[in-house]
Amino acid sequence: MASLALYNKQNTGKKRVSYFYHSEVGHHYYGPAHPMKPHRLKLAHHLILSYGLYQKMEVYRPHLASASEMTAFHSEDYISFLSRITPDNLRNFSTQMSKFNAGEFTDCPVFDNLFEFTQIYAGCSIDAAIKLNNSQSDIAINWSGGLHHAKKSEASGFCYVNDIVLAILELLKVHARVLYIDIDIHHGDGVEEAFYCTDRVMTASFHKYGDFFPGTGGIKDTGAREGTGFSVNVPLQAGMTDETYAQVFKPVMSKIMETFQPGAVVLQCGADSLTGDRLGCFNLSLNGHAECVQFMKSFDVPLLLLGGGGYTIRNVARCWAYETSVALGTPISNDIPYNDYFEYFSPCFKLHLTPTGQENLNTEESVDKVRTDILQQLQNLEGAPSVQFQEVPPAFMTTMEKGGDDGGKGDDFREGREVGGEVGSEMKRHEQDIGVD
Ligand code: V1D
Ligand code: CA
Repeated sequence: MASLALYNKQNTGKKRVSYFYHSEVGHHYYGPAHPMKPHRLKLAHHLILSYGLYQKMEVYRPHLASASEMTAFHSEDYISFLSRITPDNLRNFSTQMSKFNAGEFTDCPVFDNLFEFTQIYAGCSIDAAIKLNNSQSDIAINWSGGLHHAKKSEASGFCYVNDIVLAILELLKVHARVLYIDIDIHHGDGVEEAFYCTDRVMTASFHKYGDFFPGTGGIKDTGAREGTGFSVNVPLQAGMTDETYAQVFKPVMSKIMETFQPGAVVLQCGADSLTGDRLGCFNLSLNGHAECVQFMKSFDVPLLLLGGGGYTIRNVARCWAYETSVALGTPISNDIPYNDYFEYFSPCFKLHLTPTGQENLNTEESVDKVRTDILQQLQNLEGAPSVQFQEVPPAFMTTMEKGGDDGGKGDDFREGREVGGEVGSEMKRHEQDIGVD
């Protein structure tokens, strides 16, 4: 007999959603002239609460990621530096500051409680991945995560610890293949680089390309060694509309889902691709942005939703509140409910955004060329000798439960055996590919 839960899930589109939020995250401050404002996370959270969406999902406070959890990807000396540097002692760290790309004259300032900030957002993403691994949720959300530029031994583009890589490494303990999608207007370079040489993670970034940070993400950058063909880059131009975005996103993602068949999907939902963003130059409405969430949700594969960039903070809050409602399948009003930050949504107090008359530099021809080239790249994967799109044996139920444990390497057990068996040896090869020590 088909279970009632399965019946309900398939027929209503309702998903079990877990939401990870730490009340301290929004109190961290990059500085007055810096465009990254963690306060936006507080705005988003209060908007989500005011819509009553907390009643429909499980809300969790995360554990703080430990230094040893972070070194699953990052180098020991970089994490040691992050854990010790403060605005008061940075004069003693000048060599390391330039080595690790942090400090006053970089995109990555040293601010009060910087390490705690990284512990919060990384802890949220790791906990969210564990929730999905344990099949306790269909969708897990961490709007404080998605810091896609951080490298193994370097801060970059407002990002210090790469919570996305840490979450994907967690998902790889259970899933043979993980798909990463990045709709932030910037190229997801840190995640791409981490998995550039493996076929167990496919990365797909949609971004503004040409005279734009970080400068990487050309269409011809498709991966290396075992990972050849498994990095997908979709270079786009200013003025991107909802319609044009969907014309690239949907066929590319459909083809990826068909060929790669991931066990889990991570979607970085950077909100700097929205119309009117302070640093961005796309012209997407909330509907166009959230259509990516809706579309990925429709594949019924465990889904991790993360934040990322977003610099017009009232719109970031609108976007992630709306995307939370899309994840839940719960429609919400266009009238913003009264909440602690109501005045931010003045003068209209509406949820949805109206795109501007900005020229769309993505022509039919340019978009057609990008789509065709990428579909060809994906077509070439089929039947390639290195590609083994096999099902994972279904026995890998994790039995970890959150408790006093830190969720780190030593806590991870699968039914009947510890990680490090058959799949563990596959993992070893993978760890070499991604430069994990
Ligand atoms: F405008 C600024 C004011 C103060 C400090 C930094 C900036 C700023 C704006 N744009 N910095 C940038 C970008 N950096 C450069 C530098 C020039 N080169 C030497 C580097 O153009 C960085 C943009 C980072 C975008 C981050 C992100 O939105 O992708 C993100 N995703 O998740 C978290 C952040
Ligand atoms: Ca992107």
